[in-house]
Amino acid sequence: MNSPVMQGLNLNTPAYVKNARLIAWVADMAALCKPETIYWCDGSEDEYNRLCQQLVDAGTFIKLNEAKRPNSYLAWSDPGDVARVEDRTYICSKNKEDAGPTNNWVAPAEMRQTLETGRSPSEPALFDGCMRGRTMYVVPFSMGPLGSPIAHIGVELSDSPYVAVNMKIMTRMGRAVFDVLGTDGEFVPCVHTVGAPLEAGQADVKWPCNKTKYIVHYPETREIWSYGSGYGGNALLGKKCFALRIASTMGRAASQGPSGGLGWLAEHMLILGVTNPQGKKYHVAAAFPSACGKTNFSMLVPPAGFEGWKVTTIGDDIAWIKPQADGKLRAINPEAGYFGVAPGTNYKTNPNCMASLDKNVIFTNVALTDDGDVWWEGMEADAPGKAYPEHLMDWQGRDWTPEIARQNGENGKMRPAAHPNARFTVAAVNNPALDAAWDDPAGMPIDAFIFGGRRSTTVPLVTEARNWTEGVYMAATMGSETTAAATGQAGIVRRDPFAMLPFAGYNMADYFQHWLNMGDKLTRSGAKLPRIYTTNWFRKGEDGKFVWPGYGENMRVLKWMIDRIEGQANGQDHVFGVSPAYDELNWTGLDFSAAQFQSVTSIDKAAWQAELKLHEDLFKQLQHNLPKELTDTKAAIEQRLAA
Ligand code: SAT
Ligand code: MN
Repeated sequence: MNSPVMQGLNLNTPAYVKNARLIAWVADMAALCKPETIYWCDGSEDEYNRLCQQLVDAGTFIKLNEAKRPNSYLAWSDPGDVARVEDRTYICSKNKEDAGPTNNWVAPAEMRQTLETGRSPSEPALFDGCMRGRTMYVVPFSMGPLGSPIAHIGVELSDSPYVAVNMKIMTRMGRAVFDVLGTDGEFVPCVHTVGAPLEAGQADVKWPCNKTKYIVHYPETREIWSYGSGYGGNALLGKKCFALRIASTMGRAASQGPSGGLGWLAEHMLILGVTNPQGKKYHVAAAFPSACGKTNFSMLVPPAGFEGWKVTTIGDDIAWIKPQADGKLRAINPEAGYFGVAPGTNYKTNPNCMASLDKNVIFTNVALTDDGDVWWEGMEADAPGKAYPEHLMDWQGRDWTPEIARQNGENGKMRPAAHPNARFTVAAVNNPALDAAWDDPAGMPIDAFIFGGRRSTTVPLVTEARNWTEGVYMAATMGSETTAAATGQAGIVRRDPFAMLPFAGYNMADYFQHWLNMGDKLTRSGAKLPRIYTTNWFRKGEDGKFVWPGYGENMRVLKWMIDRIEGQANGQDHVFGVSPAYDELNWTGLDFSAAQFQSVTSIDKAAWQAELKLHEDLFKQLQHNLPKELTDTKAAIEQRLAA
């Protein structure tokens, strides 16, 4: 490769950067991407403010009213770049079987031709010259507390200043990372481009991106290459790409080879602490698909009837879970901020979140009020008389009035002012419910795992698995209705094993085996494993409305789980686990009848027979390396159903 210095480009490497592999990689990437300049982020406040101002000057950011929302900004994306692109996301392992049938796969050599080396003179590499006319930001970040034995470091090269400022909030980003890296520390190289080079004199657009998109992972060499999108998990590469797809392969690899330890888990889970009135604290890690309420659950405010109970947030999206010498599974949140869904968030559904968003926030694709503040669907619930604003600019910069929205809506609904996958980026320290130990490098001991899908029918409110294998089965076969967090049709039931379908960096069947192995090894070492639950907050009645009130009321279910752990609730055995009897939940402060309870907990035999056919389809798809324990568990459930 031509050295960038030969092309007249200065790497601008700060004197404090001493990692030879990093410097060589930046030089190689600069030679390939041909940016105009290179800027090394130091992570300072000053730098953050400067880059935000630069984004304001470029028209990408709108500075919000300082009196209403201090130090906060709004970005409107390109209308074609609004969510994760699962069909453009690739796991490029050497062997196709290692990516498994649920991931898109292309052989690494072929993908490298497409991205790095080019197929022929007429088909140059996508990354060749992709940053022309732009600055390449070098963004050093730590996933997990800096220097913690559980943390891992990444460096993202990106031509998007929007990415740089979001990474500052979402990760521990900045100069201190280079100190940890030292001269020869390991890091995961992540390269990101919006894929919109600028020719000399060409004016930029507010949200540069490319119709062609590639979100590529090489698990064996632990590299991430992202092309064409500036949005969320496509572009903030520490999140889904590193902390889930690459990290999941790292956790499994640690269980293999001669040293063959237990390995560890990288999961799409929130982590919360729940403290009872006697001061006893439990920790729960809960997996739900994207946009199914992880942020809300992690910031839950206990309702009436739960005086003295406290819920505190450790993380809202991702957990890295490592078994410790004492046999406990301890979890850390590798992130430092929340990239949460704005629509639906209000003082009723998530007051802690609303308080978190008071200041120092980056909003993306929400609406702009006439007084320079933000608005999204759901906020009307907080307004006097539940009134809509009279006028807004919607997420595409168009005039929005309730009248215009009604005229232009689909399916009898108003046209939304905020995109359904509109997001906020905010630091964890803004959260009033933040757990005092959220940053503890040792992590929190997990007492229970929850797996929750979004299902309008079939799946009961809560079920406890009778053992680890049954729990792994329930998580593996989980189904959920799709949401706006990914492009494609929303509302379709698909299997979403462990809420990890779009995020597992390796074969899903091997992933199930890794979970089973960990349970098995821990049990044999005499450790007490966390309980496993599945939940479904989303069952609908005949009127099409949700029956379970959800949000803070989910505390009632959480308390039942703790009662089970303490041996204080009997539950009722059924074909695939244990669910509560009506009088086992604390109903103080909530009017919820036994009939309503029945409608969210009933197990319909025919529906479950049909459901098991879908499990069968999944198992057929994943038959390569599918653990026998899972097919055995399925057979046992079928037998009980037939009895
Ligand atoms: O865009 S993200 O992948 O970060 C959000 C999500 O889908 O959970
Ligand atoms: Mn998520």
